[in-house]
Amino acid sequence: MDEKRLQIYTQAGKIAVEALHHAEKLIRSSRKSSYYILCEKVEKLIKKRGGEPAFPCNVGVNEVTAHFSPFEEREGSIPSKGLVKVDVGVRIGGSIVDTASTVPLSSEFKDIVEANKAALEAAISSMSAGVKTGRIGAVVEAAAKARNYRTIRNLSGHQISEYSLHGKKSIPNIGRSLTPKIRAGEIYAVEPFFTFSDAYGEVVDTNMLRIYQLTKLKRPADRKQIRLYKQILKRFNRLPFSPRWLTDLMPLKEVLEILEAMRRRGIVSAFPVLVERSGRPVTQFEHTVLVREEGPLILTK
Ligand SMILES: [Co+2]
Repeated sequence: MDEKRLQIYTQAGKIAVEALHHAEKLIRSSRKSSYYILCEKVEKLIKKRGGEPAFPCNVGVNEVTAHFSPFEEREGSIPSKGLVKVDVGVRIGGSIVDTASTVPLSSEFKDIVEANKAALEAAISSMSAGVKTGRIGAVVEAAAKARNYRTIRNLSGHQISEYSLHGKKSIPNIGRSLTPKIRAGEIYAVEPFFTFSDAYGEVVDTNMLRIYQLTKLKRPADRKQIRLYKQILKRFNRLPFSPRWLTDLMPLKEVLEILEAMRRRGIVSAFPVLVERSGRPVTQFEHTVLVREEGPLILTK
């Protein structure tokens, strides 16, 4: 990676760290405040610092593991107890970083949070050029087992490339064989998810859709679709977006109707909200890492 590109990633990383810390502070201090306000504030800070959200701010409480981002105020608020995960993405142009953390709102969750955080650090330390991605998964899995927790086996970290949040290679959260090698110059979002040992250790889809993405460059069906399609492509390229980011154009209800029609046509896809199969709480910590010849460089530290 050339010096200029690295500078951009470093800058995006700085913004992401500030946004994540801001979110953690808000979660601790403004219980009962809505998820909507939390996400709006986090995304606003990203823009103020010169970045763009690379995907909608995700909030996951307890068993809600990924892909929930509120549309509006009435969709719930920060609880007084439990686990609150927040996942933020920042991009400058097509350079993307992705980072997440979990705030324990009751003392019973302190240990799992600490264990998950330590597992992320262990995973990153073992990342270097030539190491197989499955080896990183084994490190994460062993770290969970050592403290009597388990990982979410069907979620993984992912390679990041320009304008692409989910690249070709992934970093599993369990040991796997026959996985590709990490190469110098590659960027990865490493994100172990932990749950309790009595949990299933797997996420399942719900029918809730909160995050969308343009998938095919295919001609929309009518004028309304064309208008929205053009705006999506211009504003978010093919990166994930929230329908609430389009409500300056038309009411949310209309945005959702058109998106649903475009989804049926295969123009956009949606990420269902994921929950732990047995309903047990889940934690998550995530960093974006550039793997250099000399070792890993955390971009979101
Ligand atoms: Co993330």
